[in-house]
Amino acid sequence: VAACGNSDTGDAGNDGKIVLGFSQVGAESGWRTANTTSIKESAAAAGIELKFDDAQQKQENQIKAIRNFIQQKVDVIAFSPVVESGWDTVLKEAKDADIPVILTDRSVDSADKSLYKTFIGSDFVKEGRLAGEWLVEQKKGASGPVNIVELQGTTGSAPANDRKKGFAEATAANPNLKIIASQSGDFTRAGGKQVMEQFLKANPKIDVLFAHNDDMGLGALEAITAAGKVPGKDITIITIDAVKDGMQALADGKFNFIAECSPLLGPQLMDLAKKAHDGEQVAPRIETEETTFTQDQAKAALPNRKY
Ligand code: GZL
Repeated sequence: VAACGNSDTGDAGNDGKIVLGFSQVGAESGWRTANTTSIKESAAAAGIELKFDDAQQKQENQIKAIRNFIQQKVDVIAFSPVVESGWDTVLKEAKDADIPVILTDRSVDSADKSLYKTFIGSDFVKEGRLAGEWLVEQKKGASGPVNIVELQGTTGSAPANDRKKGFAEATAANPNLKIIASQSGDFTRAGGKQVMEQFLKANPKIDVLFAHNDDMGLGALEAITAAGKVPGKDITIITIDAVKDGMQALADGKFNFIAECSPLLGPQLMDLAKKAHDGEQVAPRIETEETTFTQDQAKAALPNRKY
């Protein structure tokens, strides 16, 4: 029987299905788990054959996975780059193999924008700015210094760099707001707890915690209560993501504000993969829709949260 399917499908494609190679950062947080679920479910729903690799938060594993996808002649490659830098070589290899690349969730700092078709993800600077603006509003009446500690995301990652930038720009509006300590907790609960323990030991007066994701904030809760302080009251806690566990902490009054970062990129990614495969033009930048939550808004939203 002659092979069926159109002639430009890569060797890896069977019965004409588009084959998408996806390199995922890892499984470090509730956000990542929800993002992986969205991608896997959307690929199945779209009839796209997904080759999925978990890089365990290591760039060298992502580069290896992308090279494997090139070897397998997949039709499209997509990935969430764990850090911003160091991608040009492997992206040029994909371009030379004529395989379109889509960036999801996080971007890269490559100067050559022709190395990828599009980047679909949040505006992390905006998320940091919204978090900072909320705090400025809350503390506008402060007469003395407001000491802030910051749990940064993975060192070198776009969300960590940009959230830090946005928050610092917004809080500069009030010189009373002082970031007295800032360190990476690598987006994990364990990292958040460990670094918050150090912050509490080194700084007798902490008024605010800004954590770049819910998971580090949830880890920090354990350290804060172990230090005999009441989270959400003694220490105001602001996080980013709005995954279910974070929204529950917000509704319970342990967190005070969350800027949402949607992990549900799967459906749009599959549409983009089909367009890229068919050689259709796609917008170079697609920004995800998201909002913010106060404690009351979290109570109202929780029953309908998908992740
Ligand atoms: C943001 C994403 C971040 C989340 C973290 O789009 O890259 O990585 O904020 C996740 O929870 O680990």
